[in-house]
Amino acid sequence: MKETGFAFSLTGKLALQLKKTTSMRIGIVCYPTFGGSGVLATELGKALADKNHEVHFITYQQPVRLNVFNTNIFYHEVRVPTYPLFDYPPYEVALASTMVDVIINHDLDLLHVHYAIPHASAAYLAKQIVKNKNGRMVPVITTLHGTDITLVGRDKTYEPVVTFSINESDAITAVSNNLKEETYKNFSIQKEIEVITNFVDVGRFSRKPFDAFKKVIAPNNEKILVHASNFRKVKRVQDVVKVYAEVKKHVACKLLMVGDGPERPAAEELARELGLEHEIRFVGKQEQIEEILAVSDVFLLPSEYESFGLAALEAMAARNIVISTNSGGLTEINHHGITGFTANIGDTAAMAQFTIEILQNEKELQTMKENAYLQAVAFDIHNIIPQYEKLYSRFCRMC
Ligand code: GMT
Repeated sequence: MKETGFAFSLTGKLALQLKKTTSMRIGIVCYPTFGGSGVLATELGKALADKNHEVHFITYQQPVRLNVFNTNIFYHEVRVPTYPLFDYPPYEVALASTMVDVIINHDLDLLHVHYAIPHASAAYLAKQIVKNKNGRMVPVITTLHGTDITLVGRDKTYEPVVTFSINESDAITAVSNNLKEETYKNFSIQKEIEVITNFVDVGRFSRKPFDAFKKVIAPNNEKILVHASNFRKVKRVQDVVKVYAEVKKHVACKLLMVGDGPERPAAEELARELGLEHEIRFVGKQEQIEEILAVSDVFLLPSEYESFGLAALEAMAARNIVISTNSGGLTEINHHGITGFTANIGDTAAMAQFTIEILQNEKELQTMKENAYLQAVAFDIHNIIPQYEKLYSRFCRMC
């Protein structure tokens, strides 16, 4: 355990010198957007700061979920200067240089990078530079999240760098067993990949519903179906609309589409073609997703692939049942017939049928909602953070 002094000023007048105890100084590198890896990394950093670790986020923008003030949290923006010669500004170089600066000036104990591309290779570069400068080997932990392995990373353009930088990491974690298997299958990895699953703050997601909000969405007490994602192809958002169109024929219900991305126009067009444009609300990106989930009944996730499906786990914590595909790591959280239902990719008829049957049986629906909640509890943040701390302590200089 180390002691550090920490100073901050309030309204420029009051300067306080605080003495606090921190366990480790951890650098977290992630994408700051609404994607699952950035959400997970940010929630991890916030939880570590609550446990008195000093956390340094290194990203090109303030992470969307970094919406709290905590004196243990620091944010370092990666600036990428442009120059007329650059058609592609060298982000990875700017990121590695920022990592070097933060490692040295804040004496970080370790770097934890989320999503391999380009974070793992930038961390490798930063580690070599710090070693040259002051002889220290800063441990690098890489957490694999999904598309960095299954989609983007496998592309021949990136594969050699991804393989190299994963192998050079001091520890590698994957967010599900499925992702671990996919990584070994698709890359030549010589090291052990440890599984530390994603987690959810059940306390935050199991709040009471806001009745007035529910009335606006479903004035006649209709059931509420919801989908939340980055609307990329892999999410198959048009399948969400197709499932809803079928369910609506049998059960009074509404659909909320949360998030934004390249496939949103196609999903909106399909909704118009099916005459459902007044039934389906595309609400865009939402920071307070827990308020939406609190009034919803069913979470739809018909993805072609999910390494884990963090959005579904958050929905389960809010007592939503999940109708998903059976691809990737989804079956590790959504247990067919217990927490919801799973079907083959593209089988919207089966997904709709499962949804209709459960929505027509209120007693079964309530049981399944409770099962979904209990499943989320198994993945509660308080159960998973100690696993990361244990991993870090293997590399911590002072522990
Ligand atoms: O789903 C996305 O496209 C976002 C992506 C990311 O990296 O931000 O999500 C991946 O990581 C999440 C957090 O670990 C997982 O819950 C998602 O299942 C995974 N997405 C895919 O595998 C497609």
